[in-house]
Amino acid sequence: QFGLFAKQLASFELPLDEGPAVPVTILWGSQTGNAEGLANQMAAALAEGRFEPSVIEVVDYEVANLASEKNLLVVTSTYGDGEPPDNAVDFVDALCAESAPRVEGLQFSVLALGDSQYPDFCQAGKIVDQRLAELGGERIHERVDCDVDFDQPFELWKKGVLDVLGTGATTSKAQVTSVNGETFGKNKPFPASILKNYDLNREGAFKSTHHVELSLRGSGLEYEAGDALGVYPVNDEKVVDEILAVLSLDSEAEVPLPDGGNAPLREALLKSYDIRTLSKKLVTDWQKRSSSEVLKSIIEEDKKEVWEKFFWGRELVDLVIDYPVKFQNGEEFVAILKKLHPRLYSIASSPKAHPDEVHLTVGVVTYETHGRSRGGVCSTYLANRSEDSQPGVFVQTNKAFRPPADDDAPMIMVGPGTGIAPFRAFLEEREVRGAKGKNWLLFGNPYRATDYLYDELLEGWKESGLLNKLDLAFSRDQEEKLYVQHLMLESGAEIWQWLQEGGYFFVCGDALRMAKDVDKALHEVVQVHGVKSEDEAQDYIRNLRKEKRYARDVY
Ligand code: 2AM
Repeated sequence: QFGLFAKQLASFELPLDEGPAVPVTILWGSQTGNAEGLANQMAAALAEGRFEPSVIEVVDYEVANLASEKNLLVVTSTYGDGEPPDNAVDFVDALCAESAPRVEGLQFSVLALGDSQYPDFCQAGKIVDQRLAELGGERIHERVDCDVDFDQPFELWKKGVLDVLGTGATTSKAQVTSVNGETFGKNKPFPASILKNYDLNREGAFKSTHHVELSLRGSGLEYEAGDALGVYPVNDEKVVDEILAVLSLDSEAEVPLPDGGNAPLREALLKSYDIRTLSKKLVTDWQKRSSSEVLKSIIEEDKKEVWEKFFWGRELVDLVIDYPVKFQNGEEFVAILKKLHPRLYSIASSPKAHPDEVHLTVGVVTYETHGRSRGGVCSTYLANRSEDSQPGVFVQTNKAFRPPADDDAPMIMVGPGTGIAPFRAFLEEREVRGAKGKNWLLFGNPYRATDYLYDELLEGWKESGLLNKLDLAFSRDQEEKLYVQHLMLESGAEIWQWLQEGGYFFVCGDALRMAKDVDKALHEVVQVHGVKSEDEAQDYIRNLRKEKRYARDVY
C-alpha cells in the first residue's frame, strides 16, 4: 500500500519540478484592455508552474497555427450587440470559415467577458468556444462567462484550468491591484478631488454633458491619451433612504460587504451594492417573499419579451414599492443584491497638457419612467459632485487606442456626442508634441446652438491650424437628419486620399448604431474612391485594422 502511495506521489510531483516546460498559448481579444490584463494574470500563474505561456494579441495570430497547438486558452470580450472586439474580428471570421483547420489534439478553454445588460451576452467567447469544439478540440474546462464584475469568475476559471493542467499551483500572486501594477487601482481606487465640473451644453439644451476635471496629484496613477478612467459611483441618497424607510430596515445595522468586511447598511447601500439593476434572479428572489401573482406569472412564463417588458424603466425601488416584502434584517436584504461596479469613461485630456489631472466628458443621463424621474447612476453622481468631493477612480489602460506613434501620419477622428472625449486628448497630445501630421475631426450632436461641445476649443484649433479639417453634423438643425457618416460620404475622396498617405481612422461613441453606420460608410468610401470590389474593400479595411490604423473605442 505504501508502495502505491509513493508511486502516486511521485507521478504527481514529477511534472511539477522536472521535464521540459509545457507551452501554453494564451490569446486575448479586447476592446478595453480587461481581457489583456486577465491573459497576463493567467500567464503569471502558469509560469509559476512548469509551463511556458505565450500571451498573444489575437489580431497577430494565424488561425492556421491552431493545428499545431497543444494547449490554448482564449480570453475574449464582446461588445455592442454581441460582436467580437475589433482586434478579434478576423480571428473569429477565420475560425468560423470552412477553411479553418481541424484541431484534434488541442486542449482548450475559453474565458468570455461581457456585460449582461447587453443582448447576446459574451457572444464572442461563446462562438470561439463552440467552434474550437466543432473543429475537434478538447475542452479541458467549461467556458466561464464573466459579467462586468469579472474578478471572482476569473479566479474560478484560473483555478479550474490550473487544476486540470496540473500545475498544483492553485494560488498565485496574480492578484495585482491593477494592470499597471500601481498601488492605486481597480481594487483600491484613488480619491480624486474634483477641480472643475460644468455643463458643456447651453441653456435650453434637452440633454446635459458635463466636463469634469479631477486631480490625480499624489496618486501615482499614470495614463496616456486613449485610456479610460474607472469611476466608482455612489448611489442616490434619496433613493437609498426611500428603500430603507419602506423596508423598515435599520440603517446603522452592520451588514457584510460584497468583497468582505462589514459596514452599516445605509453606507453599504450607498457605496457597495447595486440598488438599481433588476435581473431574473433578483425578481425571483423577491417573488419568493412577496406572494405577488404578477411576479409569479412573469417568472413562470419565463419569456424573453415578457422579461424585457417588465425590466424596461424599472429598478429595485419599483419592486420595493410595488411588491411589498419583509426582510428580517439588512443582512438578509443585501444577500440578494449584487456588487456596485465602477463605470468607465474615455479620458478627454492628455497628461502632457494637464499634468496631475484627468478630464472627462460625461453624458448625463436623465429620464422619466413609470412616473419617476431617474438618472444614470454614475453620470448623475458625477454631474452633481461639488468641487470638494472625491470620487474613487482608477486608470484602465487601452493600448489599442492611441494617437499614431508617427507624428507625421494623418489622423481622421469620428466622435459624435461624448465620442469627442478621446479626440480632445489626441489633439492636445499632438499639440504638445508639436506633431506635424494632419488632423481631421468629425463631430455631431443635435443642435449647434445648444450642443456644440468644446466649441471654442475646436474653433481655436481650426484657426491655429492644429485641426486641418473640422466637419460638424448637427443632426436636427435641418429637416433631414445629418450624421457624421453622411459627411464622410461627401468627403469620401479626401478620406481615401488621407488613408493612402498612411492615415489613421479613429471612431469613438455609440456602438449600437453610430459605429456600425460609420463602418459601413468607410467600406463605401474605400470601394468607391479606391475603386475596389466589396471583397477587396473588406480586405483593405481588415488590413487597416491589423496595422492598427483603424481603431475604435465604442460603447
Ligand atoms: P439624433 O439624436 O438627432 O438622432 C450624438 O448623439 C449625435 O449622434 C446626435 O446628433 C445623434 O442624432 C447622432 N446619431 C444618432 N444616431 C446616429 C447614427 N446611427 N449614426 C450617426 N450619428 C447618430
